[in-house]
Amino acid sequence: MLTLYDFELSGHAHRARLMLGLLQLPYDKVIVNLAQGEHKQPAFRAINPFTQVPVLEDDGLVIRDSIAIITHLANNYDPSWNPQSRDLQAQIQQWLALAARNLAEGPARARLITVFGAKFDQAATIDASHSMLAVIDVLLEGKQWMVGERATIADVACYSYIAHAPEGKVELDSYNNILRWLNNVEQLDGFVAMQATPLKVEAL
Ligand SMILES: N[C@@H](CCC(=O)N[C@@H](CS)C(=O)NCC(=O)O)C(=O)O
Repeated sequence: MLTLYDFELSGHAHRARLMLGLLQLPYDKVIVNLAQGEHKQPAFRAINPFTQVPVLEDDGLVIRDSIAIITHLANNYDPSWNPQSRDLQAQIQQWLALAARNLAEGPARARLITVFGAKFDQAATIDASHSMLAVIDVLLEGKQWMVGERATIADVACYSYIAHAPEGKVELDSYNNILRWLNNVEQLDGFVAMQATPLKVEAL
């Protein structure tokens, strides 16, 4: 039995929802309303002392962190999403690291500023996002997927915050390879979209 502790507006949580959808795995959902501070309450602290979503429970195993969750799901339910050959695995790890650090400090942060009113330097965050996206666009030249010849957890890890970068005023119009790649992900069986968030919500 799988249970996801989720919040609809979270791109990190969307990574987990997307992986569950692509693997077509049934799961229970527990909404943790970040805007209302539910993640700071003792009940959720007991599940994740870092007070963040997403968290996945899989038959008694509690996994926090979106990258750990999608890796666990792939490894245990369809390992073809996380190929282990030397070359492919090295490339996948590079994209997972980028998702955990550069995407978090770039497009995810830019969206935190506009959508949640977070206090970061907006111009510097948008600039950093474009520097990174320009490199990603070159790396995706002539490629359908980030790694190898099929979709992997690298694509799942990177999708949510790149697709929703415009919500943080990081426009994607000039990145043709990225736009093509986003469309490829959106055509996959079991794809689930993240709700667009044009409205500003309370700071977390
Ligand atoms: N490294 C974590 C980061 C998760 C994260 O930043 N979650 C945000 C929502 S997008 C959160 O729960 N924020 C509430 C808080 O930090 O207080 C992951 O990949 O799951």
